[in-house]
Amino acid sequence: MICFKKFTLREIHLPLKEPFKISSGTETIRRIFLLQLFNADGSETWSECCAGALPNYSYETIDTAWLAIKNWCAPRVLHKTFDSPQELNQALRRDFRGHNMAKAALEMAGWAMAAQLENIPLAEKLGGERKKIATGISLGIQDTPIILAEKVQQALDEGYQKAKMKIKPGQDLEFIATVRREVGDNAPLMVDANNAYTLDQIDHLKKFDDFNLMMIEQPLAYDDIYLHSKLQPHFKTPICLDESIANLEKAKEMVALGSGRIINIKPGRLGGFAESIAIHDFCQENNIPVWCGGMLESGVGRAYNVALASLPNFTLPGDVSPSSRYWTQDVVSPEWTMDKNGMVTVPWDKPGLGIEIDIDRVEKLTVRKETLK
Ligand code: OSB
Ligand code: MG
Repeated sequence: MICFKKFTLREIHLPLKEPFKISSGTETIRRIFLLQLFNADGSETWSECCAGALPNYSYETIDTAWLAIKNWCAPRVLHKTFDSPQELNQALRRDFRGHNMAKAALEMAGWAMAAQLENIPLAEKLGGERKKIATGISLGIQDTPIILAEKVQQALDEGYQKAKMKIKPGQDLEFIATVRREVGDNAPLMVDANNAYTLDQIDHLKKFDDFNLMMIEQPLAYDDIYLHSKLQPHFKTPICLDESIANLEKAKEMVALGSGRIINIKPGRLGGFAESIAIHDFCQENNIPVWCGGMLESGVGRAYNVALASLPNFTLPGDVSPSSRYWTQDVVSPEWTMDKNGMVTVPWDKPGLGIEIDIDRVEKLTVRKETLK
């Protein structure tokens, strides 16, 4: 029985090894929102809310999520008894619009707690199958094309199965062309524009088609489905939607209109696992491959992403890079690692989340803490 009696909310500051620049902003020190959740039977688990410091990816930020969890999510969950995480999900969604990242932090913890109580791995609870997850790297915008090409080559040498390059107008074609020339015709490359373009730049965007990219992620507005349907037919490269897929209905609209051919599933963006699995299943039925995106999570959020990516239709490499790609030291042990073939191992041998939290380290890094009960 899931029945949380107490939550401890914490903000920790974890410096990224190198700044992460996307078309709409730069992250240097990641403000990470961790939750420790105590169940009535005495067991506990952890979760992470993936909201960023600024509202440049979504309107949610760590501060709005803190408020939403405290004022609206926690009262729907604390001391309430749920037979399943799906029930908990329903309680969070009823007459409560938006704030998906806030909701997801509790909803996903509900799945981890259920798995732990059943003494099975989270991946099994979600319906996962894969033992290992093929991993890609997401590289921020770099100062010069040559620097980017070197980083891509290094990542491919380390085993990464996909290199995603952030782009924006003025830092796009020359960067893509240089990387393609330097790393060879068949290297698995893709780009992510984080909504930096508009449909009237179609002639410019069409030039991307010459570089044999696996996909172009979210070229147009963050909440658009329709205009992407005017773009996709002009490309042989598949469009992948990220920001625009806010729920299952948006995935259905994408398929109905032909706005894209791939979906990046981030459980935080979708309010948790129930909606993520629904989109996964819908995409599987409609021959739309999916992959698991990332939000620069610590090892805690990574455990959730890795478990989800073990579902069968996650057929493309995910942004589930190992701890050392982001941090000098993670807050979990063991840290997440990747083998030389670019695979991250799903912890099938452990119940629940399958990781230990380094509580002393978390305590040292904590800048804000609040207990709700
Ligand atoms: O668009 O996928 C994105 C990080 C922050 C905000 C948006 C995005 C990203 C990433 C990071 O690409 C992927 C990762 O966690 O490695
Ligand atoms: Mg993206």
